[in-house]
This record gives sequence, structure tokens and C-alpha cells, in this order.
Amino acid sequence: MTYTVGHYLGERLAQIGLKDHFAVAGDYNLVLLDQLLEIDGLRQVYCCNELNCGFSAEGYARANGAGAAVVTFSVGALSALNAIGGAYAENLPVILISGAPNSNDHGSGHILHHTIGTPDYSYQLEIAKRLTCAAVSITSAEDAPVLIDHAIRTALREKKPAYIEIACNVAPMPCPRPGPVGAILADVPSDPETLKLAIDELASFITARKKPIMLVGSRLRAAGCEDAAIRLADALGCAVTTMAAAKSFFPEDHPAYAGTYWGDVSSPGAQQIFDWADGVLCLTPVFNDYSTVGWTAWPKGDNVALMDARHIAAGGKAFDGVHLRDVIEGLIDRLKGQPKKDATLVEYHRIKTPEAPVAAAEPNAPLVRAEMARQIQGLLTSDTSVIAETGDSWFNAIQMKLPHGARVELEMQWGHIGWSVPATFGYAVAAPERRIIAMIGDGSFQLTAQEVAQMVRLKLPVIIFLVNNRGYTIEVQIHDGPYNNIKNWDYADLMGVFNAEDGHGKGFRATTGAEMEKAIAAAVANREGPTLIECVIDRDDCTSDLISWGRRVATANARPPAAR
Ligand SMILES: Cc1ncc(C[n+]2csc(CCOP(=O)(O)OP(=O)(O)O)c2C)c(N)n1
Ligand SMILES: [Mg+2]
Repeated sequence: MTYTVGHYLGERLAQIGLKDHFAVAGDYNLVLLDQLLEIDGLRQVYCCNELNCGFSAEGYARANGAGAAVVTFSVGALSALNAIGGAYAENLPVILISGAPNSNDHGSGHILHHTIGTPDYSYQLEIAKRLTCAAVSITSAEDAPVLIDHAIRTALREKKPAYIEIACNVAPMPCPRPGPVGAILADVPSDPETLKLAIDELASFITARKKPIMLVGSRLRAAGCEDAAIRLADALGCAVTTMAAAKSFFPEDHPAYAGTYWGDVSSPGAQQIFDWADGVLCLTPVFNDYSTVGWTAWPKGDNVALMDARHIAAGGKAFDGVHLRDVIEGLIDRLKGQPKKDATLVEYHRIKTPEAPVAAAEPNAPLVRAEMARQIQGLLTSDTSVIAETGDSWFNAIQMKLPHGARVELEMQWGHIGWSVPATFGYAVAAPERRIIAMIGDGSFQLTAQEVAQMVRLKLPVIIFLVNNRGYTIEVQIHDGPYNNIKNWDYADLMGVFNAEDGHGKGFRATTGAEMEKAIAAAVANREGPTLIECVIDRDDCTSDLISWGRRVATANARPPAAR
């Protein structure tokens, strides 16, 4: 068998730990898909459309560390690029692979189908350059190994998406086999001198403070520092808060865990303890309008030390080119033998009032949000992953109490409604051993609903809680109008459509607590496919956090233009 460019790409994907890649076929990528099918241990998983294909690879990367989507030129890739923007925003190395025009057509003046009707096909590469950390176009087999390696290596280093387009006639061309994967995985080490200075500065920042606190942000997983953060917390002894988008990135059963810090919508006690602290160690935070609650909760100034994946800023100094893991290890070493800085944790335990368990609602009363959340909470185990969509599902998920090992996936930086259906699909493909729960609003579901059919196809026992509140409730809280009302669907009945002649998905509609309980029992028993539980609640029945947060974000949006 001739070894080809397509084989090289596929083997590199397998080498970096991919067992699956997501695809939608089109004439520019068909031959490439044939080549990829020939790689041992690399399954091809199909999606209904390219936006979903990109988000499926993004969800897969959340569970597996990296993902790949293969699409056709322009009509496919331009849809997938939205999800690639999401992967950039969410720090996930997703490799977008696009079939491309025959190499002889480049520069020939030919007008090709699926293009914008001009003979210049470079626009897709140009767009991809803005949305990825590396974007390459392969029009000859000779250049393929170096270009493929560059794109994949950069994505893994930067934890950002990369783009590879391959001319359709080049995919089956002969190509050498790839060398060891070490060449792709090797990283640039921290600069030892800068590292020492950064650790010195952070150590004096901590020594000078009586009441430090840690704030864990959403880039912690991409920085590869989830375990290191636990060891740092142990060494410091102070309270640890997580940002909303970093839910589950620090174990909630850890003795130092003090809840979600999110300004006015923090979990009980977290804001008080945060404001009381005299020094904040911010690990990999993203401070945007949402995470700062409309710029009202933005930790800044002399009492804030920023610890990013490759960059430290503390005491008015900045240090670049160091790995956070090395910084944390060095800092832990420095803290050895020093008394614990536990003032914020002690104070947190003083002010924290034990939360009473939520009482079950009367079984036949109309279903309300609080009862829905209570029942979902009851499903969480140490092997559960909750994928929560933009909308009140965010707030419901953030309020959950997580047992050790439970994970929550949020897409709070990109915030594309509908992301969660394909992302859940991708996540479930990567982690079939976990209990996977999706929480999604009706408005969001309408964007990407068809990907449930792929969960049926692969018999993935995902449980989907679809909140039917008849509209865009989150937007009602930010700014209401007729555009926030949506056409109702028979969501539960959709499962029959997706099952067709051979599927085993189940759909239920719950209008009371008792109906929801019954549906959950059936969902847990269904191991042959997804179960969608349509939870019918009132249009205005949302968390109070959504209302408070929505008001702040609306105020930030409504700031008048500054005078010139
Ligand atoms: C692709 C995209 N289009 C539009 C929006 C704006 N948007 C944000 S939330 C939202 C409504 C979500 O409604 P639903 O899923 O029903 O959740 P609920 O607020 O009702 O809980 C919309 C339209 C968006 N975030 N993404
Ligand atoms: Mg809704």
C-alpha cells in the first residue's frame, strides 16, 4: 500500500491521542476521508452539518485534550469556522481540516463550485488565520509533513485551534511516514532565570500579606495545572474560590474550597471573603464583561497577582516565557516550612451558613425550576459530566454541588447558543464511560437539535434536560422584546423522528416533579441511546442570580458612547 499525505495526517492525529475524528463529506475531502479511514485506531464519526462537526470536535477536545474535524471547502469550512472561533475562545486544540481545490486550479483563473465565484481561493485560509494559532495550505506532497507538523504542534502548545487545508488531488499522493510523536509534543522549557525572578516576586507578594485568597480561572485546564493548583492550595492553606467559567476546575470537596466568586452573584460567603482578602492570587483568569458581572467585580491593583499559563504579573513586575506549572512547583517549594496563610479559610467557615437541603416539591404540582434543579443535582456522581448551555442552564449548573470527580463544561467566553448539543455528542464519543448530562434551553436547542440523531446512531446514553420555558429567558432578563419569544416545538416527540427505524432514544415531557422523576428513572435505565427530558416550566421561572447578573450586564451594554 502506498503511504500518502492523508495517511500522514491521520497517523499524526492518532499519535497525539485521537481515537476519533468528526467529519462531513464533500467532494473536496472524499479522497482524504478514504485515506483517514485506513488509519488503525482512528474512527470516523459523522455529523449532520459542519457547525456541529466543529463543536463536536470541540466537545471531544474537552474530554480528550484535542480533537479534529474534517470538512469540505467553503460551504462546509465557513460553517465550521464559527466553532473554531469557539475553540480559540475556550482554549481547546481543535484541528480543522478542509478539503481544497485541485492544486492545478490554484492560480489558473478557473472558477470552481463551492467558492464565491472568483478564481482566488485564498479567502478561506485568510479567515482561518484570524481564528487559529496556525493555518496552512497543502498543495504539494513534499511540503505536507512539515506543514502538518507545524499546525498540530502549535495547536498543542498554544491550546488553540489550527487549520490545515489539503488540495483534493494531493491527499492520495505518496508521502514519507511520520517520525516519533515526541517531535510534536516537545515543549519550549521555562527560562530558568525568569522563572526564579517570578517565583521570588510571588513569594514576597504572599509573605507581605496576612489574608491571601486564591481565585481559579477558566484557563487552568489548558495550562495543565489543575493538580498543581490543588498542591498550591495545600501549601498556602488559604481559601480557594473559582470563577464561574472555571466550575469544577478545582475540587469542590477540597477543605479549602470556598465557592464561586462572581461579584454580586457569588455563592454564599464567597464574595464577602473575597472582598475581605488583602491579596488575590488569580490563576489563569479571564476577566470579561460576563465574568466581572458587567465590570462590577474586576480584581485589579496592587493586591492582585496574575498567574497565567506563560505569564506572571505581580508587585508591578511582569514575567514572560515561564510555564505556570514550573512557577507553582517553585512557589510550593518556597512555602515549605512556613506557617499556613489560612485567615480567609478560617473566616469563610465563620461566616458560612450551612445550606439546608432543598425540600422536594409536591409531586403533582406544576414543575418549577428549583425542583428541576434539585432532581438533576440528585443524579450527579463522581463520574458525571454536566454540559451546560448558555442561558439559565449556566446558572443552574453553577449552583450545583459537585461530588469529587464530577465535571462541568461551559462555553462562557464564546457563548454560542446550541453549542451544547454537538459538544455533548463529541464529549460522549470521547468519554463513553462517564454519565453525561446536558442542560439546555429550548431556544438554544433549536439551533443544533439534529445532532441528537448522531447520539442515537452511536447509541450514546446521554441524558438531555431540555428546559421548555417558551423563549430566550436570559435575554428577557437583559433586554426584553418580541424577539425573545420562540415557536414552540414538541421536543420530546422529536426522539421518534431521530430514532426512525432503528434508534433507541427516548423522549419524555415532564410537567410535574413526579413526571420528571419517572423520566429520570427511565433515562438512567436506557443504555442504548440518548434520553431527552423536556422540562416544562414557566417563562419567568429562572434563578435569581440570572436576574441580578442580567441587570448588571444590561447596564454595561447600555453605557452611552463616551464624549469625544
Ligand atoms: C449563535 C447565537 N445567537 C444568538 C445568541 C444570543 N443569545 C444568548 S442567550 C439566548 C437565548 C437562550 O435561550 P434558551 O436557550 O431558551 O435559554 P433560557 O435563557 O431560556 O434559559 C440568545 C438568543 C447567542 N448567544 N448565540
Ligand atoms: Mg428558554
